Amino acid sequence: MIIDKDTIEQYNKSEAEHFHSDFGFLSDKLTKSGANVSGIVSKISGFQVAVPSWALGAGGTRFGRFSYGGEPVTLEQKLDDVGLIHALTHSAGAVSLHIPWDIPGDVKAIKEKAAFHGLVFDAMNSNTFQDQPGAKQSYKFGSLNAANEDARAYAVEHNREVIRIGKELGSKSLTVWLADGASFPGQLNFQAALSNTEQSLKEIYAGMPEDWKLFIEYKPYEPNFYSTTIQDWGTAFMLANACGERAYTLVDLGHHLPNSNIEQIVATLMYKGKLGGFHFNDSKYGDDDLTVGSIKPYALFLIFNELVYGMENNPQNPYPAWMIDASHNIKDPLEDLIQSLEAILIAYAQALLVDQKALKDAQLDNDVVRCQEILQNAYRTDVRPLLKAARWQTGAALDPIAAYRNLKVRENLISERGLNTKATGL
Ligand SMILES: [Mn+2]
Repeated sequence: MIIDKDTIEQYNKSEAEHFHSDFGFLSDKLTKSGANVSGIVSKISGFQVAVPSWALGAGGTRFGRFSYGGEPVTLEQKLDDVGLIHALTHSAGAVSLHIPWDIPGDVKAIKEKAAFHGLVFDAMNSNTFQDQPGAKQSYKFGSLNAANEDARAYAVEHNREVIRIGKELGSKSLTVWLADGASFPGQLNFQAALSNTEQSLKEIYAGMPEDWKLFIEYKPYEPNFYSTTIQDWGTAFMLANACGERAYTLVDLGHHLPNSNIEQIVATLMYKGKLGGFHFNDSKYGDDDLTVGSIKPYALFLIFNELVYGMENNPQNPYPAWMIDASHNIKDPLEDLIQSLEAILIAYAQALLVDQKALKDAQLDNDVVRCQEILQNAYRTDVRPLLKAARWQTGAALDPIAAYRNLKVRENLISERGLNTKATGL
């Protein structure tokens, strides 16, 4: 199924009147308070978030997985699904591939398909957390950190292969997330594991093209439950520094212990110019991989407040690579991703509304009450008309979820692909 511009334009007509009146009201109000409304709208429309190739089918837990009808089976179909989301939102203009789940068979055809949908290839993701059929080494006891030298070399070579595939597609970065760690005390020598990881990452980094970036992701636990070799931002930061200038830390919102101050981690990394990648999701207890903004929208806003500050004040930090890293267990994956995009853009728009000058003055005056008022004034603004204005300008659907349902996208995908399809890799 392909959604063309005319279909969306036609659909938008039914919502146009409401939109214009809501936007007019908000725009007047914000302009009176000194906000640059057109500047904010154009920033919102420019904000693009990558969708990972593994997010388009039903996810699952270790207890079970419930399939969704019409799931994409091939990489081509996955690109078509991202294309549908992008057509409806104009906010998902990139795809992040996972190797080996999505090795392109015909690179030229895949590139053409992506270009047709207006998609670019964002960071490539390697996989050394599971053994593939016919694997010559096992990652059961680690990959880049493994005590076994042959397993380490095998994992390094896999990452080089991912880089080779990414180069052909036009990607410019590699994300490394490791499951490496120990489930029991005594299983690993912490220092040897860290040293092996550092050495392996340096070898991967040395094999990257000059214009590539390496993103190092951290996670405090799971699938190993006693220790994780790259457990926190400090370890990832240290390893990125050891590799070199083009190695960065990647923050995944779910990869923190409960109540971690993620906004402060973001600020620290941007101050040092080392926040390279960012994975969005939400959680209540651990790495729950829930829809962005579904549990802690205020925390998301505070994080975006630091991201916006960093993007405006830290030229030493590159523009981060944004990606949604969630799992869709009970919702239609495409609807879930659209909800996540909405939450991301709401938090971004709210953060753009923070009166930075007034906040700085209030901080200088040690006026703590005023500081909170300024932040919450932005947070409590219903910015959805600004998102709609961005979509109106770019030709996306004013209400993407409603359009998705109205156009019966899932029903169409089921009739095209069948009810019993299963996305690869999950
Ligand atoms: Mn992640």
